[in-house]
Amino acid sequence: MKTFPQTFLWGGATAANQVEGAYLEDGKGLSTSDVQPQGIFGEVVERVTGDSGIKDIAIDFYHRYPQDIALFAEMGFNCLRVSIAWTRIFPNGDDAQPNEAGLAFYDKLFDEMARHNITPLVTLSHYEMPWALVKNYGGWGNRKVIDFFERYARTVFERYKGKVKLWLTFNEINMSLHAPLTGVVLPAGSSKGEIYQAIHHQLVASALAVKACHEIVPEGKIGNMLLGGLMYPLSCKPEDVFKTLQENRSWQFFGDVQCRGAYPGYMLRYFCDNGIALDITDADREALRTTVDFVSFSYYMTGCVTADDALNNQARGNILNMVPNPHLASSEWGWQIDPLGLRTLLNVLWDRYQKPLFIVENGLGAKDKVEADGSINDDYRISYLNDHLVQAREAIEDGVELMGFTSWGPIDLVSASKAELSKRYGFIYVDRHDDGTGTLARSKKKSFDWYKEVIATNGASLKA
Ligand code: BGP
Repeated sequence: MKTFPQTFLWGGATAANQVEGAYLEDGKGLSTSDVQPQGIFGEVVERVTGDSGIKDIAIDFYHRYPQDIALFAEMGFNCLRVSIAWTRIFPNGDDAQPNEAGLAFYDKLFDEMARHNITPLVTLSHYEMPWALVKNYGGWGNRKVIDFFERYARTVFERYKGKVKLWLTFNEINMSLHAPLTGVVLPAGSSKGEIYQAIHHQLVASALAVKACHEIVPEGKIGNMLLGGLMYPLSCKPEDVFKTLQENRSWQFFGDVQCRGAYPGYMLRYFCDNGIALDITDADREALRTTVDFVSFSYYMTGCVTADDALNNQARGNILNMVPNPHLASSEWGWQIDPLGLRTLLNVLWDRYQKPLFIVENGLGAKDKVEADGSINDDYRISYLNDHLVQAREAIEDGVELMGFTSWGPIDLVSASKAELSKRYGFIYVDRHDDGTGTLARSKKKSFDWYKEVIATNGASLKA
């Protein structure tokens, strides 16, 4: 019977702005997420107190976390990925002192996890930063933001060093190329050079956070977080294959810098060919030499690449603008489902970095139907997760060192791309809808007991 390693971390993953709500409570400042009520691809809308966008309450995790954590514990989680909202700690980003009420909230949250023997895995920045840093400093385009981020990171490492040993720097750091407002927070229409300069600042900030973590939490481990955007060539034409190599490098480059400590040659050539002259100081180069302890990533889909412009312009079905794969089915949101791709990706990342890997997001966003008796039969979710976990286990047998698996959205939450509640990922249903109606009551879906058994048997119950 095939099982996972005894030390394997099993759990789920969330992000502050997608679950907490309480968006102005206890001194919290406005974040970039708060001014994007329609999600990460939506317009910026300056908010005022009392606005009723869906993320203002989200699923009210800020007040209901003890109940939710008890349900996670009932499923057997030994790990939960959460993020700290930077704006709870430094509401404007440049405040002289941290906000004690914000710090106290995460103390309570981590204590509650500890009571249930759940190890926290904490993202420093999950698709949000203080909006004031954008308005007053220009977001990650400004070098000064590196210092503000480092101070925030040092503050939370000091405060929680006894409670949190596993950290991640920036969520899906490579998404800055596709949604600059979410990652590096630059105005629409920014040039490639401006975007890469801001990305450079974020990479330096990430490395400085790794260094700070090593100093302050010596027994801790800190990883990066990549959107695992594995691409296949649409055909075996050498032009397609080469273009695919370049497309994969466009996201792998972030990992290359974070794992190897310097810009790879292919990126230096790209900058040169595109007339991009980055401002990289000696101190930056020195900072980048500090590399991450492990590599974490999200995995939802794969896509194809073609050098044929006519094919390239055809309809595309997902956020990364890739060409659909004719051999794969898609989710209701057009995300192509590819369990074997996860095994490929795990092997690619292991071969490339030889650092422990952690799948910190994977799951199926789907519309769920509540039956008359209240049950929710989400067999599609069970089958999606089963098939991906089977491939993760195969990758371990291939020799990949895999630390754990936290499924995305173990409880229904607000989606990142369009701020929808109807796109559900959870094992736990939340009675709240896109129009803001609902009681916020929690109930178990069929997948709840399924995941519980997977964890209890350490993967032996999976169906290959
Ligand atoms: C990742 C993000 C998450 C999450 C997930 C699913 O890109 O890190 O925050 O939301 O994707 O995306 P969505 O919520 O749009 O379905």
